Amino acid sequence: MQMTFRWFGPDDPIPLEHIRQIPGVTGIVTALYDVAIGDVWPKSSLERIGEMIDRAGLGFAVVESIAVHEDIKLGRPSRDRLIDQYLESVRNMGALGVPVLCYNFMPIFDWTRTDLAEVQPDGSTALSYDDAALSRIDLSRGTGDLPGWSAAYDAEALQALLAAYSTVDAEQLWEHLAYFLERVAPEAERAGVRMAIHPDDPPWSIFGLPRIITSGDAFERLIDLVDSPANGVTLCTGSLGANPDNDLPAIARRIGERGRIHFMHCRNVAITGERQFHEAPHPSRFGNVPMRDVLAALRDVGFTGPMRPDHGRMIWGERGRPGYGLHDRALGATYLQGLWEGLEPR
Ligand code: DNO
Repeated sequence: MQMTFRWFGPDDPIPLEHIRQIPGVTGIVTALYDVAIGDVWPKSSLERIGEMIDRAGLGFAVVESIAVHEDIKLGRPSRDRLIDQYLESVRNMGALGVPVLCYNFMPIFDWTRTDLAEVQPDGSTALSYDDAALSRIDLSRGTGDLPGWSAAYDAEALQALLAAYSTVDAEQLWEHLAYFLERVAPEAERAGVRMAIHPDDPPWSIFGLPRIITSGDAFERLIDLVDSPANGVTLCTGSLGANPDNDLPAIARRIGERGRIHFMHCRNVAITGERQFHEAPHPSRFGNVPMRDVLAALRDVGFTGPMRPDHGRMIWGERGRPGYGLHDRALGATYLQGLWEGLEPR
């Protein structure tokens, strides 16, 4: 296991020099944030970021994410050109030696919360989600600029997209994902890049849009779409863990045994009701994610890939990008390494 940390590039208020001081963190997870979705990621920009990471004494471990253009998810005719451009970006990251690509196939909305700073009893704030609050969100004004998302849509663009998706159901979305992966996975394999799909967060349909990567069965179905070692998953415990039906240690074992967990996102969530949760400190007892059992399963299957602490709370007065402050994620990184060490055969 390699401990990694997400960094939002030169504009991230958290400098690489601080990330380097978190014990045990050796890898950086990042993306190019100034390339429009669908455009090719220039080699030179990737190299520039790679050099910054190298100079800080860290390694460029994962690209998270090259966003998949909505036309690909919608199966529009322009998808062939967009897939070719996607492949160019994949080849460029492969040429730089970045081995893992995290991406997602969620229509329009990436990870979604209804409160970005819910005050917790200890005075910290955490991201939370409540299906009832979601139903009150007014989409007629667009998505707004949501943190951690690759895209924001104004009212008109959002309405057009929602209308386009009204004819795409879950099975069609699967077909479009298969079409994409059949073309991308073999090329990624040749480029030395492992594709790691991120589960849908939360793992159920929102705003009437189909969401398909929501369970261990969905992971298996995805892997079966294209038989290539480059076709794998990001096991995000916080995303799948919001649904109590998802048995995370069993999923880690099933997918890990097939060698297809290419990236780990470790986050805890406390389920507070039906389709309602808030994010919680990483240690198991603060939420519903049995982190120890998940890591034990990973150890058993010989997981050697990158892992990152996912979202943290805001603690110690820190202000920053929701979910992506320094302190609580750093605590998560050390907790996870403690667990990992404790599970080491003596
Ligand atoms: C949220 C992240 C996601 C993730 C994408 C991957 O914090 O885990 O935004 O980066 O879904 O494509």
